[in-house]
Amino acid sequence: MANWVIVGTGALSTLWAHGLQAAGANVVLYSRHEEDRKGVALAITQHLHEAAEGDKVCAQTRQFSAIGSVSDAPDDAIWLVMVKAWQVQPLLTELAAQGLTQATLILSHNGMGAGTSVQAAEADWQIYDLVTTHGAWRKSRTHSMHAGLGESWLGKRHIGADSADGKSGSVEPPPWFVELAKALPPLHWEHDILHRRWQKLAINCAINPLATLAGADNGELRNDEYQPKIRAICEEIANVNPALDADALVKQVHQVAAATATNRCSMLQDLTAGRRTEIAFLNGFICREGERLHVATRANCELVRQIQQLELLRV
Ligand code: KPL
Repeated sequence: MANWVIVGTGALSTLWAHGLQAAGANVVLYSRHEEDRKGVALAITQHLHEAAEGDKVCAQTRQFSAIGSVSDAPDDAIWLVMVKAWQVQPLLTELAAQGLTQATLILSHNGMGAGTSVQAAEADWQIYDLVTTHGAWRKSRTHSMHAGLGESWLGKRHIGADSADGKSGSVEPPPWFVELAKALPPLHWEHDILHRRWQKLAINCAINPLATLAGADNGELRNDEYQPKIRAICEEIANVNPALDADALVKQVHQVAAATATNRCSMLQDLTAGRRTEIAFLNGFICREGERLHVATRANCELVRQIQQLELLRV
């Protein structure tokens, strides 16, 4: 069994931490902030993970230990980094500054355009991307709700590959893949993870701002009034990245909105909790790519404006 370090205190990192520990792996949580570590340690004693599958609801509590520096982690640890898009770059810089070299890192975050410059500098890192459509939210600091069953894909990241014309690395799954797949199934090995990240980007560009502006759970977006908006967002994304098909993206948005109907999307959670949203890495990324490639992205840019206005109002 491999040694895992989980970075991030959100609902999804809790799901993976639970799953890995249940699969028999050695799991520790990482945070630089002493307060967080105390919180995490306390939280873990009460950590509840609820999986709602139809009428079946189960709750579980698990205990973890927390570390505050790279030197406390096992040398061969696999770092599963599940933080907000805007935290990726500072976090990777922090880990590099603490001497994390020749490490395996799995990055899982919404959006595009986060953390590429540090990756380029840290050529010793083996970087994988994890894309997931599970829906989860934190009921409280110590209690995560698994509100929507999804699926996940893992693949090797190619340095600097976020742009529409980038390429993923095509290699075979690493030996620890099976362990990770047991933690929160289904997990698929993906040769073209960049394509999968673009698909997930489109899902988030549609669901997150629309559900946030509606102030509602994802299921709200199944109503007719949202269909033209979802289509416009997906068509613009497919124009920016012609490897994507607008109809297929719309279908995926519907599938995820239905599967996570009772979930509050992460953007709505962020806004409500007074955190910065990931809009700049979602629709904001599409606007920047559109500008770079001279492709119109009006619907996406309008959502950026509206969400940023909400962020300002909240301050
Ligand atoms: O990724 C999500 C998010 O909320 O950020 C989805 C899959 C849309 C679930 O809510």
